[in-house]
Amino acid sequence: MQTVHNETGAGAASAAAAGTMDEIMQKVAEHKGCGTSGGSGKASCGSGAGENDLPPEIWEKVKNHPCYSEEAHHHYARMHVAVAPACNIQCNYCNRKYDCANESRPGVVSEKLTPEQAAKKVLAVASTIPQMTVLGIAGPGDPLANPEKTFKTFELIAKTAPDIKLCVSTNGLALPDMVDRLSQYNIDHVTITINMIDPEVGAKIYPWIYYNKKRYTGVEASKILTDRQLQGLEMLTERGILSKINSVMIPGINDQHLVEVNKAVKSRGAFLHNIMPLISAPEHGTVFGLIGQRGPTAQELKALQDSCEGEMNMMRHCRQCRADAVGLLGEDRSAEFTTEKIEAMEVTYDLESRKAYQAAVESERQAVVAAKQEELQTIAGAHSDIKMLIAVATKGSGKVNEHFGHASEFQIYELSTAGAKFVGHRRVDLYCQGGYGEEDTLATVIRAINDCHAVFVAKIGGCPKNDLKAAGIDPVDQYANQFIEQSAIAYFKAYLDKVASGEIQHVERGDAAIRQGALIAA
Ligand code: CLF
Ligand code: SF4
Repeated sequence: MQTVHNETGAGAASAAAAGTMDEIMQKVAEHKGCGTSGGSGKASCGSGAGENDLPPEIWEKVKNHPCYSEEAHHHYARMHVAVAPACNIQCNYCNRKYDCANESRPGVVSEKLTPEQAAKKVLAVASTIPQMTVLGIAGPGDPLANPEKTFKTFELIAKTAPDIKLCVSTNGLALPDMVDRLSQYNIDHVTITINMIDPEVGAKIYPWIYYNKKRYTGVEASKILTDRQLQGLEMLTERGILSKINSVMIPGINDQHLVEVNKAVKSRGAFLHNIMPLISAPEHGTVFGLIGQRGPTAQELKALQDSCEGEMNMMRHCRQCRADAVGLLGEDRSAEFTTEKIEAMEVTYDLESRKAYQAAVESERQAVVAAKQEELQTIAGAHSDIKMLIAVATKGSGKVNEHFGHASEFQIYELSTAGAKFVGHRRVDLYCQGGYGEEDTLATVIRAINDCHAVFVAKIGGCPKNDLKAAGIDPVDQYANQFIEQSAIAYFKAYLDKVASGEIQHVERGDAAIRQGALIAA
């Protein structure tokens, strides 16, 4: 057995520490219904749960994992290493030329690495980006269809960078055979992509699987896949390994069915459910792209996520990142760490300076939470049915600190008298290209945030300001470099006051588009 260790000191011992499946399920269930009473003042739990919303041993595992904690994703980074090229199933939204679409957007190709190259890359990134706390293996194929490469990589990193959490994402077919190994290697976080629990639905998503040296097709293939996925999930829960379920929302195929999937995975102890939009365009060369299968609109996605939220924790900040992504979710620094550049780097791993940096990040995070709490007091007791969305341009740290023209995505918050709740993000093309604003791009940006009443930015030029106003979106630059949630609550309070005084009238916004042609780097 490898001598491995991670920050939580959990892992192989975690099953024993966590107790029986019933006890684990109870712990996961206990924090449900936290509502606004949670210590972080969250309007819901979900991946937005704060320190006082979760049992301490679970908080310890998620607090600086950017995918398992929405709060953490503003401050901590993850990286992927693309060591797993093979796959054992075929999904209709995947083109094998590109990365596994279960965690990546179609059209993105990662540079494949050996475990040794991957280990050096992790050290290089860890010393350059000290807030990088999680290493994930998410492709470009299925990590558990490449067990030797995947586990060798984890083994090397556990030895050289023991404070980094290890994370893996799989389609689940091989999972039951690998759970004990995952536990042995202290893998604390496992994602399974589960798009169906009904093989008839599955047959429309998966043309074939390869299992026990045999190819299966149609309903038979999907029956095996769903049985193996759910069995693997139960085994993870029994061992106290936190699991996240990714589901791709495919309108007309599994959109209604995902409510059933949500119940099934919750009842088996899944910690988090991440419903992602299908991204599908003919140029991706996928079956769905070529037959014109559409992805959901922003409102359709949000409605499904909202309807599942009563059942369990929902993740809404996933960026469907690439198999060699590096950095905060939503930014991509992978170009700084190509194999060529890493080969030329002198890498030193300094655990103490990483810890010191992360202590500073933690203070910054506490300041964000405290500012929000303070602002929440100002609308405590206010009564209004008004809910509205705003878009925020940010580079991280929980602040409004990005220029409108430099934003490659906007974070979306829902404002109500319960506070400001993160509900998603919209990827856009940069409006400002080489110092000039692009009018065509502005139209696509407006379509992407068309369901929002306002857009918060650090700075914005006169021209886009006027176009946004004409589209009914209020461009707000008065909160530059201030905390997002605090600013959003202050804005909402002022908005309610204006509605109450008759100065403005509240109107509902329309739907927005999720970008489909995602042939970009981040
Ligand atoms: Fe990577 Fe996935 Fe681990 Fe995160 S990603 S293996 S859980 S460290 Fe995160 Fe990226 Fe979404 Fe995945 S944003 S695609 S959910
Ligand atoms: Fe593609 Fe991932 Fe599906 Fe395999 S599991 S076919 S790599 S999307």
